[in-house]
Amino acid sequence: MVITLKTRIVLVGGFLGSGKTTMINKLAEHFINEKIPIGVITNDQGEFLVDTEFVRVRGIDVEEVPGGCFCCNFPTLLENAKRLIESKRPRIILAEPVGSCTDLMATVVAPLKAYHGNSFSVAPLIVLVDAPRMLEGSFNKETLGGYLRSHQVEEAEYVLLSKTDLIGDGDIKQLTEAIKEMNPQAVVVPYSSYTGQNLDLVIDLIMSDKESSRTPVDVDYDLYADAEAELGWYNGIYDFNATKYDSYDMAIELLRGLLDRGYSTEDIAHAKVTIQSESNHLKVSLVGNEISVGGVLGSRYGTGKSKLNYNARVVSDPDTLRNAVRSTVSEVMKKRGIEYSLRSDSCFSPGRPNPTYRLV
Ligand SMILES: Nc1nc2c(ncn2[C@@H]2O[C@H](COP(=O)(O)OP(=O)(O)O)[C@@H](O)[C@H]2O)c(=O)[nH]1
Ligand SMILES: [Mg+2]
Repeated sequence: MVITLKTRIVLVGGFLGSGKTTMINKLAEHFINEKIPIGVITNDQGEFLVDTEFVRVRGIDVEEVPGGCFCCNFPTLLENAKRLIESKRPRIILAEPVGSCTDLMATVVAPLKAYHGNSFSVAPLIVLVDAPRMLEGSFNKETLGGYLRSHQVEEAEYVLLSKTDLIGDGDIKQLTEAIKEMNPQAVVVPYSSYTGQNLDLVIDLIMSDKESSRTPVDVDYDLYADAEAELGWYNGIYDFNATKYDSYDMAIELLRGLLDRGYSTEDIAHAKVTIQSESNHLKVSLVGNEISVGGVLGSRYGTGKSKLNYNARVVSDPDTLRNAVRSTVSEVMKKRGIEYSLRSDSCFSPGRPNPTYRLV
């Protein structure tokens, strides 16, 4: 008798910058240490993803679904999952949908269960909430961004109140209550990838045989589309060569350039850069007014042939955002006397979501 084990698939949702990739990386480290084979699938509206690179340089098996969200590219999600399964036989696949995506229950979880339930055990939907951003009022449903973030929370089965290391105990309590009010069915858990708070609980959930079981929550596709369309979406790759430079300073100046060019901290959903040189690899992010180092391999100093990958998701029209990034890169490189070339870039606003399936 042949026993085929189902692959556990775990969707980690949540708005741009809420900490999904950081958590996936922590989970991956844990499972690799435990010799449990895992794979990761990243997803973005554009190409050349900082996140894919960040995961790949850590030796984790990763596939990406570029050029649109999982829901609108369901067949590609499935192909990538199958490719991972055939080549690496992972027991677990951690999948990170685009941060501006919602309605995942109806468009990804339900079709996975309905059409591929023999191959996959679909874990309850996890959604991360950026605690400092929530404190600042970014979940206010009167705004388009707030509408989208709130729907992500409303459809979740597990809500992780993320980055609790940045807020006080009173705030954690208040935000937990607020989330429970938004979604009384969800399990709400304070979480931090930095301190490891409740990482074990997430691991236990993944290792359990609990399956996703909620019914989808209604969403107004007009408001959802408008919320996505508010964002400019920039992805670009630059090449340069320099004898020795401080890649921390460079990354921070590259991100601050957006603030210097008039974007407010509310406008900037998530801007991130990776700089890869012959001697190091570094990821730095700007979310709201916080700049944080996502990870560094090697020293803080870059040397030799280097590549800069710049992703920015900002409330902006695309042309203005493209010019802002390009002029920032130019300024930062000029200041250091570094010659560089733009390999390729693109900037656009996501189109109206048009899911392959929507099962309710
Ligand atoms: N303070 C703090 N920062 C975090 C935590 N998790 C992630 N971050 C930072 O938040 C930024 C966005 O994280 P990322 O995982 O890229 O978010 P994603 O867009 O949801 O994938 C990065 O700079 C991370 O280092 C956390 O638990 N605490
Ligand atoms: Mg990410």
